Amino acid sequence: APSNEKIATHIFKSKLPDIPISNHLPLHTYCFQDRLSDDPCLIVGLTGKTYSYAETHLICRKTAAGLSNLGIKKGDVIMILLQNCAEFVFSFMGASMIGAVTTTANPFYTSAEILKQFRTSGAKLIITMSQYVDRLPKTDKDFTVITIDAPPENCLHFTVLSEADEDQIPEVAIEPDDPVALPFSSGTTGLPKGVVLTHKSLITSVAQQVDGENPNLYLTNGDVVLCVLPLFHIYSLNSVLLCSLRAGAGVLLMQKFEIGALLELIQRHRVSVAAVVPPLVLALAKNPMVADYDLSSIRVVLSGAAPLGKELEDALRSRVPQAILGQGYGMTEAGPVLSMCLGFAKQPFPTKSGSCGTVVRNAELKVIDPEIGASLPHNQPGEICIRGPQIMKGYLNDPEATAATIDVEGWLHTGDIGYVDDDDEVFIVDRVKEIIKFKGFQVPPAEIEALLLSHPSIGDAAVVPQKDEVAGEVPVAFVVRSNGFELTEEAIKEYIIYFVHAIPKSPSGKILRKDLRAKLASSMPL
Ligand code: 4UV
Repeated sequence: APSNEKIATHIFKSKLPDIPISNHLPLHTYCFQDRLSDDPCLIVGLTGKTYSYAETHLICRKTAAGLSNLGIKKGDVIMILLQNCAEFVFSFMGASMIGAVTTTANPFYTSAEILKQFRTSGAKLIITMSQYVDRLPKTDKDFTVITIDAPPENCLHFTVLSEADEDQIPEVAIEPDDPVALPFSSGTTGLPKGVVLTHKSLITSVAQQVDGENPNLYLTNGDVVLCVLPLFHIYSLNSVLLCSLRAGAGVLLMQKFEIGALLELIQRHRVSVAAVVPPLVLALAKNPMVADYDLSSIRVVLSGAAPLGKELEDALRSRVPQAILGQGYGMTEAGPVLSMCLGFAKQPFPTKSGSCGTVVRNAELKVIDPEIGASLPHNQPGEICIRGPQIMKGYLNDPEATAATIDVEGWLHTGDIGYVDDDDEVFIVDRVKEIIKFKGFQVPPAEIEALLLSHPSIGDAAVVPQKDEVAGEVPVAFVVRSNGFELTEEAIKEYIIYFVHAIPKSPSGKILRKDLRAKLASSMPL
């Protein structure tokens, strides 16, 4: 073939037209617009306390001033280690208002995990609850700890932020490319890394969902959006909180998932939009308690973060027949939303079950042959890549990992295998990256492998996902015992382990996870 022959690039776009996006603004300005209304903004599930948009905006501004009083400046990082609560929102938006960056951490993290994220992110202040304080870093480094409940010794109470004088917010110039959020993700390989999301990327992602004459995800100020998924994960932070704020909807905050309380709150507050993950769909579809509650207010159920089986989707449909069920497909690094169900649009399109939606507007999606990199046409599975102003700026202080994920043409490589069908719907069929998704949460195999290897009786180890009805996937470890060591089950009981003679590896030493997954699938681990 002639070497100068132009190879066709197959690029997929939304069925919705591109729109102008106000991504020159700071995120908080874009989200709150000039809305200082009495409409409900935050509804605290546990207490029923409601903050209007005007109140929420004011407390965010006070928090901004309070952070500044404590020495937090533009570009500084604060860490939020909280379950869902109003203070989470005040802190995140308050930080944005002074150009500071929020890194969000899982309150279930161990002290080692918190320490690592704290160090890597360079956080100067932590906002948390008193019960987590003894898990915080014990370093010489100077940092402030604020608790939203009664503060233990050497900690400050949240009122130093929420009761500060909003007139003392410093004047800061915020550029679209300035970072605002720093969630952690292990991406396609290795350990968790800081994902730099800028004002521009988050605004673009929110706009791709809820802006325009025909928004992909139609939300209004009459909606009550369920916020039970943790805000420290980008799915909830972006598609629940930021999208709701932008659209003026009410956000019903739930600290944690508990089926009885959830059903009660849906009924009491007439929840209209529920963002969920497949294990929650399972509970809603199968738990007998559901029959005792009125769920007729729900008009949209958005499932994401892990594959949703058709059977489960059909089972849920019989419980909420009036609702539109569909999926979103996201990845922290992608800002996060790549595709979303067009059945959620103001003028909806017909969609198929099992699909992850259609690529969002103002973005390009392609599917490439993972071996040779050529883009593929409709219906051919390959690695999904996404390009647009919503994707991350890069990994924090890790140009190598960034270059391995975003190529020179600006395409972010997801490590997901999928195809786009004739109706432009995206279907995910496999994953080539290492990450394990336990209930939608990332579990990096490299982290468990490192933990196992630190055990003196373990010579080598490799961790791969195994399918699980409730969690979607659970990590399973293949372990080689060190010579002369006994290894008790108790010592490793948190993980399911298969003892093997050797971990299969490529000549370069890379773990051949595919081989291990194949062994598991054939249910013949040894
Ligand atoms: O980085 P992460 O933990 O990110 C997410 C984000 C999910 C979102 C975000 C906003 C939404 O509106 C929404 O609906 C979902 O999960 O993990 C990224 C990886 O999770 C898998 C896939 O392997 C990603 O690369 N994943 C995410 N969504 C789906 C999925 C899905 N719908 N189906 C199958 N796998």
